[in-house]
Amino acid sequence: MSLFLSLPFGVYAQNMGADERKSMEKANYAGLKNPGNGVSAAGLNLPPEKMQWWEDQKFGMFIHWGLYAIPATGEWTMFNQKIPADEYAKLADQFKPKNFDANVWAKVAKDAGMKYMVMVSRHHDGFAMWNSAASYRHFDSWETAAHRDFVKEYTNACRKAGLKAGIYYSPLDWRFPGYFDPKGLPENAALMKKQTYGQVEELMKNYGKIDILWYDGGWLAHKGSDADAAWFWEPLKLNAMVRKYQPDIVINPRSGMVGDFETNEGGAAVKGPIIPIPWEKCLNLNGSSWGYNTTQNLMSLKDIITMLVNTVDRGGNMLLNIGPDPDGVIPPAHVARLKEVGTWLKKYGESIYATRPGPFQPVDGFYGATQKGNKVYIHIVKMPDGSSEINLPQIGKTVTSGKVLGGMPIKILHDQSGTRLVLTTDQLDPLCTTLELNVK
Ligand code: JFZ
Repeated sequence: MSLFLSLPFGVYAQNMGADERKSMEKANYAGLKNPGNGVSAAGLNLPPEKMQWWEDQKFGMFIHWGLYAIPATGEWTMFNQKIPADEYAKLADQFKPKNFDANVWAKVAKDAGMKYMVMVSRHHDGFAMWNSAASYRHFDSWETAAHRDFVKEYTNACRKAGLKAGIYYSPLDWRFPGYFDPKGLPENAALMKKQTYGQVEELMKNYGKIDILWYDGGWLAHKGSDADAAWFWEPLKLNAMVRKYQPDIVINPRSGMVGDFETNEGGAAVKGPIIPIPWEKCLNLNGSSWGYNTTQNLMSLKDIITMLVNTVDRGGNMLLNIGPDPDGVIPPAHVARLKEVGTWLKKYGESIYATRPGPFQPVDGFYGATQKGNKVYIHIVKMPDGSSEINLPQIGKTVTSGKVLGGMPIKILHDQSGTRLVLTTDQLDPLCTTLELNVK
């Protein structure tokens, strides 16, 4: 049985202007969280030509590391266990990572085939992982037991390893009662906002070129969307300041301002058509929590590769999170799994990096495609039982030859119904079969 596909072309909006992209962002693409939702102003988003490097990366490492690694029950421990701020702050006295080495993190990322990193600089608990004069009550990794500027060590290591440097920052801070009642406690909420503006300026001004700013937690009192809180945070003012220091930085959509890309968060499968605007899937290698957790629920290699190709075949990047332990060590099982991903990407990365989606729409659960120059790559995550053929939809080009990427040629048949790819069963890879077609 062959898998017959008569699907329209994928529309890839590589050179859409910012305005058209914003109108596209209003479309409700499966999985995107509030696409296009947020305030915007001319000049605060990057034009498509300044997003191309970001769209080329395809795969990055997210890192959640902070005081919450000590209790090892996830980054929401302070809130979930209702730990009073003064009690939680005592964790800082214990936080003296013996084995933290950002260069090791960078090597793990590179060995996994990752091209960028995004490290949490401050999560909702308020503890800043850098020397932060703007930190309320000096709750940071320089002024406490660790006496280290982890953001400096991390950004230096990224650059040394040739990785793009991203910073995650949570404007919200659970230590402020005004966060939970900004209208009832305006002075306290204003103190929190002052900390945010001061800390974002420190991060943008003091650590060299930062490539990505990944806000999280614009929402107020854990309610509504980030855009609903724009009246409070004034993200246009905040990001105008960001662009003063980092004019080309790529900003995510979680400050309440329309982002330079859209986000799809969590482990749900990526399905549906190509999304013709920059977007990123972020999820956890260990499903238990973003921060270090003794409960391990590691993604399988098959699930990681399936998520990656499903994302890239729809035009997205994948940001995969790890949570180092209290000493700054990435759990060995995580390192081993990421190395397996790197081995796959060493062989098939040409079908991933710097590609663009298409030229035809993916088929949920079976396969999708990417393209680059006169090549079309097909990622087959599953073939219908007993089938080893694929009927290609019209792609407006002629397939002149094809092979398993890094392997043997495949048979290409042209008939009145179109082009059929015929594989031998030994050419099928249960992990993911990757084909390379030459087209003209
Ligand atoms: C937030 C954080 O609360 C969480 O701890 C972690 O840092 C994660 C990356 O971001 O959690 C969210 C935020 C937004 C969505 C889901 C989880 N969302 O938009 O679906």
